[in-house]
Amino acid sequence: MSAVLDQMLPASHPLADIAQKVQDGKRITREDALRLYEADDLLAVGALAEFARKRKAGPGKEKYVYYIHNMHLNPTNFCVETCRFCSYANPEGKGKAYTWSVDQVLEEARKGAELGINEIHMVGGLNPACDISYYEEVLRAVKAKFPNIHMKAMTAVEIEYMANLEHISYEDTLKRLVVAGLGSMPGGGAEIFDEEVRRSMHVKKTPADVWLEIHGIAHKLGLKTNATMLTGIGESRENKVDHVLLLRDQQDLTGGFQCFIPLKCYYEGTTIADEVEEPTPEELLRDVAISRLLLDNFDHIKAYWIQLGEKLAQIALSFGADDMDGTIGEEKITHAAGAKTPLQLAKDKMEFLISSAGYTPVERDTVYNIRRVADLTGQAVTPLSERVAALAHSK
Ligand code: V47
Ligand code: SF4
Repeated sequence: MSAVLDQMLPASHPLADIAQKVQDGKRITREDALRLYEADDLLAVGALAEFARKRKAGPGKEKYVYYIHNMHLNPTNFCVETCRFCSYANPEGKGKAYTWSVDQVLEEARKGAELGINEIHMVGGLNPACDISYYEEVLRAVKAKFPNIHMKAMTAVEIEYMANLEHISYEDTLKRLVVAGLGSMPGGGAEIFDEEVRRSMHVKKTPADVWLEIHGIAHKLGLKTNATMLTGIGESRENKVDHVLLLRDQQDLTGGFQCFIPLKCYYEGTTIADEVEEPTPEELLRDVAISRLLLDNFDHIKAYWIQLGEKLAQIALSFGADDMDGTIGEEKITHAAGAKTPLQLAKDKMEFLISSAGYTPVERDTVYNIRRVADLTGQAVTPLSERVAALAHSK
């Protein structure tokens, strides 16, 4: 039994049965997850997720929080789709559409290489000018110049689009990109799998079964991938739980997801703000915590600081998240929709955010090999969750 859980969730607590399951390492159900969403005691939900995170981390790594020194690179913002939550793509002349040449992509990559990054997260709009040959050329050129930079690139949405343009299978599309230098796939484009929400947001691309199929194929080819969920687009809590459960099922089948990233929609430049409910900070913490508890077969949950903001991302570390994503460079998708977070965090700022929240910063590569564990001798801070448990105990 965990002492912290005993203090926060005694036998009389309404969530005690779920706490018992979590402590016994049993799977929680859809109904359990919905109860966690409805529970008054948010801190107890956080404590359960923190317990699950620590157990997953393993001995000696309980306080590890990962980050990567990376950059985002978006070669084109032209997109044939018109998802209503997206301010980034420019189908109808919102702002300026652009498409970079291979040399322009290389020039951006060079700026990142000079900063010492070890990953490029590359995604773009669905642009007929950027077909598979274009991306093969981009990947080959970047890998030839900067062989040590890992290319995490192409969402399932882009794979579907390229495969259809070329009239080839998803598998052949992925194989060609891997030969050209693709190292892994990011988790974008999943949005919310529920069909009704997708219809209301005019999401015509990549329905759930196709998104999951493409990730499954990638896993079978040996690629690691991530998974996301976009909230604040009119979804219900049931929709969120069902989305995460589909990811859990896929992971049981193919096992290649590394990380889940709950995303929050920003509305600037869109017309949806009056139609949807903006998630509260509390709801965003529940998304982090409940995904950690449902996804017992995922190793990592990200607190995406670009969207949560630095402070909420720090708190999310006590709600089951164990990764702060990256230093990032020029992120465009969320900033196009109004995010006010800085475009880049230096490595020492990232490490300060993690250590001042009570955790140990660990610089990783894309596939979670450890590059460096920060030395915090003399700077230990008690994590928020332990401070809350101590307060509960002293009452
Ligand atoms: O797929 C679109 C979302 C995603 C908006 O795999 C928006 O490590 C907020 O997938 N406001 C791209 N979000 C980001 C993404 C991601 C981020 C960090 C790490 C990883 C990873 C993946 O952004 C899109 C879409 O779901 N998005 N519009 C908006 N207005
Ligand atoms: Fe295009 Fe992706 Fe934006 Fe949809 S979310 S409009 S597919 S760039």
